[in-house]
Amino acid sequence: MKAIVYKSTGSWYSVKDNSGKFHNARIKGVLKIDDITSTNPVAVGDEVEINIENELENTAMITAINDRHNYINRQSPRNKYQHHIVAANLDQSMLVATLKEPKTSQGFIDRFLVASEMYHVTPFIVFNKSDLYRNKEMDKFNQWRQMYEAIGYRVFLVSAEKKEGMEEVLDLLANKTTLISGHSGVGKSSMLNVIFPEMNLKTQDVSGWSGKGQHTTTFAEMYDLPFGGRIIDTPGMREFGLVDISKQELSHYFPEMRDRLNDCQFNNCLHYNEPGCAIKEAVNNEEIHEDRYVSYLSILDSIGETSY
Ligand SMILES: Nc1nc2c(ncn2[C@@H]2O[C@H](COP(=O)(O)OP(=O)(O)O)[C@@H](O)[C@H]2O)c(=O)[nH]1
Ligand SMILES: [Mg+2]
Ligand SMILES: [Zn+2]
Repeated sequence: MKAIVYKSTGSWYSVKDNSGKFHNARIKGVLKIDDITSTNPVAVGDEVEINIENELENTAMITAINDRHNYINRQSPRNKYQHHIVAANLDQSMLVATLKEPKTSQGFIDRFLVASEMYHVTPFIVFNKSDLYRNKEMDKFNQWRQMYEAIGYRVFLVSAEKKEGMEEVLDLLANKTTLISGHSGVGKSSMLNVIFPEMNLKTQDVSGWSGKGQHTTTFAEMYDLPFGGRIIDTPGMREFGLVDISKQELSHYFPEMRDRLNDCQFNNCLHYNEPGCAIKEAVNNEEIHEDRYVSYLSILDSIGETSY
């Protein structure tokens, strides 16, 4: 029987079958999937085959995993050679950001966008807490909206608290599987509470990020949207890790750079200061936003040589 994984706690998985019934499932034996070393072979969003084990106790065995059309992973906190698959089969990713209390940095947003591009997941950005924004924050919002929309990303302004601006976001979520991401305190739980008023999620993040540089062992969880579609919440994950990215491929994940890469004089150009660099020229001509280029250089510098 086919089922979809909604929650993983490490050894047990909550899966929903085609008829809408949930089962507690375990993995039978060793399942070989992809050719990556992963600490968790089955992830939220995976489509699996199950055999019912015990009808009364609602238990089942996962006997196979269907091919993923994409997945996001992060490095295991314990072993850098092992990956943890956070979620699979996503349509899009929603970054919740704020310009006040707390302020999300452009560097953080750009890393999220790069990771989404890398995982083949369409990202969009929702700025929350609009009720707190004064002129200064509105100016910043308009600048960023312009910058991101110019390169094809959708940007929204909402207040989860005042329930303002949410309609467009809800439209975008309908009938898609969306990963929700963003710093602690930006209002992810508050937004989910607007989307699912009956769910009553804890706000303030008591269960999520502890704030002191430690990953909690909170796992991703998927929820069905009342109007069709699904949301994946990852309470313990601060940001997408840029695992497996090389300096050479980074510019491919900047849409405004991607189309110009063939115009650089050297095909291994990293767009630092090489002669005949089409990216550098586009920055000078203001065809590429300088702040995005600064983000590019900063991510470039953070990529270790070993990841080649
Ligand atoms: N002023 C204002 N506060 C908000 C808004 N959304 C959330 N908050 C507050 O921000 C804090 C963190 O929200 P929470 O949903 O727990 O954030 P999370 O950590 O991303 O899940 C809480 O005190 C919320 O009440 C908003 O739109 N406006
Ligand atoms: Mg929360
Ligand atoms: Zn170049």
